[in-house]
Amino acid sequence: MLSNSVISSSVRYWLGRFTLLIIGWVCGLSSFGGVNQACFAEPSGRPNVIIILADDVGYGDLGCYGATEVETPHIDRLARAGRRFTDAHSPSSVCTPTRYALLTGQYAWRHKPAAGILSGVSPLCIPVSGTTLAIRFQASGYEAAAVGKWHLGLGGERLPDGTITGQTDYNREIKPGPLEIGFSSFFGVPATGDRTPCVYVEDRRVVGYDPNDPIQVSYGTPIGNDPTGKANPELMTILPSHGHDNTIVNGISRIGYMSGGKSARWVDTEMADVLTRAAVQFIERERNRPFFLYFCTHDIHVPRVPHPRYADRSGHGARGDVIMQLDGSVGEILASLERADLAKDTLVIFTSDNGGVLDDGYQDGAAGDLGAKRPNGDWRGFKGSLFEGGHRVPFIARWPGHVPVGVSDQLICHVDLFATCAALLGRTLTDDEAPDSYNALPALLGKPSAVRDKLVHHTGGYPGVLALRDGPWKLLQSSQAGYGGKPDREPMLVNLADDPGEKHNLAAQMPEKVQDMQKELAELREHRRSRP
Ligand code: NG6
Ligand code: CA
Repeated sequence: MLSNSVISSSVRYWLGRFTLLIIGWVCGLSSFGGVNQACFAEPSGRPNVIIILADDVGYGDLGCYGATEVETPHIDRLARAGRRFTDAHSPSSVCTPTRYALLTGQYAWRHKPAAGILSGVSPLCIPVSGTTLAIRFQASGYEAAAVGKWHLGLGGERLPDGTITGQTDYNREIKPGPLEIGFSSFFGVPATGDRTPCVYVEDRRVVGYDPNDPIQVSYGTPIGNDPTGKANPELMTILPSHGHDNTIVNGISRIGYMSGGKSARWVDTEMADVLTRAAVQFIERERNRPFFLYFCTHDIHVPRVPHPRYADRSGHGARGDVIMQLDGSVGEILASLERADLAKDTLVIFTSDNGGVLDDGYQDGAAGDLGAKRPNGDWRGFKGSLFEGGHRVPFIARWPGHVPVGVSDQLICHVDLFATCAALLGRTLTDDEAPDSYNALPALLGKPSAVRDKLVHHTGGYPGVLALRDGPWKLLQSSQAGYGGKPDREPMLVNLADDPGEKHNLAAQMPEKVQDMQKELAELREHRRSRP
């Protein structure tokens, strides 16, 4: 881990800042349609990097992407001062595989332990022997922190052959976890807000742990005497719509059982504040040296239970309220950068781990009166789907003076953040590293050349149900609008340029195109890497 000595940190700080200062300003880099043509520096300045990875926020959920009913002034402000991408994708249409790909630069469908949605007792799905974005940053003298939703497994490691090294035990030091893959600190939620255990973990320990009240967690066999959603619906403040009927914590029944840890249990309505505070504290603590913050909000995942100051504020139910709450968290992060005078030295990326969803397991009204709200804009499908609504996500990058203000239609994916950040740090990737990651830094800096023509989409599971994007063409193995399931008997072929709503299956008309794309997908699957 990094040395904390004042001397080395101030040396690093000035080295970092001076590189930024002595880089000459290069004019006219961008000729991308209609964007700001001011001068932009070449990328070898070493900014702080903050990735804000929101949960389940759809393409159409934000004002800057066309939402009209719920206001998102802070995220819109970020977009106005940065670059807003219209063809950016999460590597998967569910959480764990997206996060795996983002941190490793490898598609999760290549690595079985990371391809599905993990539980609260799943072992770490990222190999501790590999490289991650956090390790890359640390090696370049950055302090790297993960704050918020983890959902990549904790305690024990699941190797590709299925062997598990150790059990997840919340009563002890919990490792391996974020600290074993390059983060020097972690504060957050082990799995999801709707999964047990409902406790925060800081570094390797449960926050507020009481040794006299040990924590047991189980997925499958009931454990302990706490009431459950199934047996005690009268104790609940929100009823499940499907699943989510195991242990009740704070009047909300979850996926998974837990007992004990009473003093450590989180309060759902305070989660956004608690996580945002941890992120802000990290920024304040590290203000004098380069840092990488991987900030994963719980919002707007289920259960959607906003703080009282947001409850009923949006006029569009709990889902609208937690969008406002998310926007408030982004506002806090931006304000802390301004207070620390770091806004111009920080690349801030805001995006979402998969597309939007309405009913995701609780009867919270989201699926009811939709009004003009379109969580995924005009795109078809929802979270879990191979249709665009499952994985085409908001993606905004702001780095004043470097990232030109504007809109980009370049095809990019979270899996590209690895090579992009490596380029930002001036590092060359080895052949084994980040095998599916393309350098999107030129696109961030406003250069017009394409980052990639092809991209593989994934719905979760191993070897997964996939789609291949190739220019405007898209071959989908499944035509489910929601959670992926199995491949259809015949694939679906669409042309997004003519048919952005993915309504017209051209497969029967264009058998050769189908065959070519199937072959290409099979090859991409077979080869260890897709990066050239
Ligand atoms: C699904 C859950 C859903 C959500 C999702 C994970 C059911 C019926 N559905 O299995 O509620 O928890 O997993 O979401 O249990 S994600 O954003 O973390 O991938
Ligand atoms: Ca998600």
